[in-house]
Amino acid sequence: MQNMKFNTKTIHGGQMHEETTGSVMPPVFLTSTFAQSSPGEHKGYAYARGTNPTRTALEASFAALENGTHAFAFASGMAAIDAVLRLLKPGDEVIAGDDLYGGTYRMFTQLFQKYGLEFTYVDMNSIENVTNAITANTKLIWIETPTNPLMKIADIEAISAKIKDENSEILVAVDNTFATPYLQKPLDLGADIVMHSATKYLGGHSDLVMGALMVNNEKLAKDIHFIQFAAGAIAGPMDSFLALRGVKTLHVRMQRHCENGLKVAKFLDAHSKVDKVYYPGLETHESYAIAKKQMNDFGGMVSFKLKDESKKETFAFLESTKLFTLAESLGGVESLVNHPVTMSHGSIPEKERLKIGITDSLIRLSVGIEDIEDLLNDLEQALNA
Ligand code: P1T
Repeated sequence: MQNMKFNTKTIHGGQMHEETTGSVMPPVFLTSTFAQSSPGEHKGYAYARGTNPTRTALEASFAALENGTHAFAFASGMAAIDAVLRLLKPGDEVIAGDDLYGGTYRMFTQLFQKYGLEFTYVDMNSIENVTNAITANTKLIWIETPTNPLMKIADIEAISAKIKDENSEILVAVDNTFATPYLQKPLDLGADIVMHSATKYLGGHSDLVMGALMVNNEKLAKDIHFIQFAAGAIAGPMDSFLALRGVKTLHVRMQRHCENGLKVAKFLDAHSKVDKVYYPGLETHESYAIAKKQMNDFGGMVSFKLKDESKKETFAFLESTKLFTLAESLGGVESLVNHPVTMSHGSIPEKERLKIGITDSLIRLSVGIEDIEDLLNDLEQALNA
């Protein structure tokens, strides 16, 4: 069926009933290899690193969600980012946002810099900061929006248009993990590559680790498929099944994540013990206007700082929440609380993180889809701990 709406696509996008039995969900093909009738003659599947039918079903769903023509599922979000960087060669330059998931920053600085890639970090709140950083060697713009953990917003459409105007050779890639295609579709906004940590909202149930890339360009799809096959960091069939099951409720989960996220942000914003709240749905957010234009809603991620910035107060809060589990990760149905400095962003040197405001007192919430009253009660009691 052509032109499905998004809520239909999460369930039916790219999906067909299995041919032999009519099975509504794709079987989990727990096989590493496929029989050939003559050398090179098979039913489209030869060896499961290249393709596996359960992964194929998931990748078709992923492509549909982001309005891409192709999608690729990887063993983790980091493996997906790694695959994008493998499109480049030594001497190439990447312009990236100055606030990124700590693991992304670690991969850029501690792995790929060693192989001759150069990275420049700019505040992507301003398009000029991006264009001013372009050199003859720039090959990739790496955008995270909203950013992890400071919830900064970049205007994907404006940046992509400007880049393509000036140099169509430069790729624009967007880490869409925080927003998900429910809130924004970077390919529609002019980006070349969308990346996800599918571990988070796409999977949605904190039961798998997975990454994804989506594109709408044949050449890029061919190059990424080659990297996925040749380097081998593929998503396994069981995880593919779980992710496909998760994706089918993405729209209903996201609707509630957004409702709860806004209520939590407003609650914290009005609280006497809270200093600053980072949430793009608050009108006081520096990029509220861009967020409102670019996103259908504002998501379930909320960061904040307490007025009392002492480690003692911050840790007292982090140790006292009962429903918000203190844990790495985000995007599952259950609420989580995270301390970026010691957890998700522990690999960023103190000097670098302080420059952009990731202080010891920063707390990040992944607001789940529980009853909002219970969540607010939990935050209230932890703020008074
Ligand atoms: O964990 P993995 O599936 O490999 O994805 C890495 C990744 C990439 N991009 C963003 C925006 C992310 O948030 C992550 C993973 N983040 C966490 C584990 C975290 O707690 O922030």
